[in-house]
Amino acid sequence: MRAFTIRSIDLHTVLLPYLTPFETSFGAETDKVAVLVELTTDAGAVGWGECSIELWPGYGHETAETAVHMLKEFMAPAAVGASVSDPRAFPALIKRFRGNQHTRAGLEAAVWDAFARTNAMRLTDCFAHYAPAGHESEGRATVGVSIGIQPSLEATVEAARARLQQGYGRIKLKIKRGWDLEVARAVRAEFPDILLMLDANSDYEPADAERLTELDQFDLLMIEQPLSYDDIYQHGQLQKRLKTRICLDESVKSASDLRIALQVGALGILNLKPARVGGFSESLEIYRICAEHDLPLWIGGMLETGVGRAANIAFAALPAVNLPSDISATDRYFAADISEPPFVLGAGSTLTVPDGCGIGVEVQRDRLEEAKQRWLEKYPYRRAS
Ligand code: OSB
Ligand code: MG
Repeated sequence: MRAFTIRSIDLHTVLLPYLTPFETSFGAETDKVAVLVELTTDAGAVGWGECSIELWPGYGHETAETAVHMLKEFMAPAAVGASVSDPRAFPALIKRFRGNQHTRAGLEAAVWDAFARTNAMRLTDCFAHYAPAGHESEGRATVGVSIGIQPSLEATVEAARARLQQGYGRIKLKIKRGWDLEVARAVRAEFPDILLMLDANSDYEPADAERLTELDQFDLLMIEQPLSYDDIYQHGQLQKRLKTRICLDESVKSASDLRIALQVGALGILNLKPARVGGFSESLEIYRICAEHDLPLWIGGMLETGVGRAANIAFAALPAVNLPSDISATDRYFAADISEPPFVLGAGSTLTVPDGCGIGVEVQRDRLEEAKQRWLEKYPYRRAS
């Protein structure tokens, strides 16, 4: 593998309006905000990464402002001038700055993209190169769609129907306390045979266990993150009472968390979000543990722009990612994405990895400038980055 030296790092804070607002147990979001990392190598190759964040620190602690601060003041200065011969060694360079997983993941993603481009490889093949022996990229990822909390049960059923008609083979419904049994019942009654799952985004308490056991009747693929975002132990207690498999999202922030979760029986499935665990190097370690334990695995999403989504698809194309990932086609999110080509849903509810080197999509400079402008106009008190 060819090495490179990091010459410069530029940051772009962008705002892209969603086609429809996305509501979870912690609120509704109307726009995607992302900090995009543009990394230039000594040879002039450019790698892109996305810090997956949201306008409001609901899912994770980070915001666009904290990401820019951490990158500008600390992480970028530690990275510029460094030589990269193995991307898995990059996290050590910024290890002394703790936390800020989504931010470090964005920077590390730019390193991976630059590395793959330097070696004239698709990023997906680059991931496969560092995966266990025999784990070649399948070149495409099986995906589903995540449906936010809707104004009514009828609207939820219609939203599911529309996505199924588009070809999505797995439906995930966001739930919260007071919006759970009825919504599962309504959608299951209309579509008795589909792959259906729920995501609570940590809205429940251990005392809700009784009510959660009632969800067992709906033949769900899994229930995602019912309890607190920082809990592992209570999920283990809850799993003993539920037939439905628990999938952890928020609670697993590292390979170490996953080992603890396996030890206490807190999960039957893992949602791996590369951003949540601090990047693709940690993701590869988590991937290895899942493969070793036969733990079903899929890749989660944060409604990323094309930059973040392309990298997630590259990872989701690895063979031990064996359940549909939360990565949908471009037209599920935006009228016009920041990059080209768009991702289009293919046969069998799949997204295909593009042929090009690295993440395989190209950032469109005019749309980038527009989206940066939109951020400044909508949030005029923000600094330009
Ligand atoms: O919990 O999986 C989640 C989006 C933002 C924050 C948290 C979550 C989500 C999603 C979106 O479910 C999935 C996607 O990117 O399509
Ligand atoms: Mg989730």
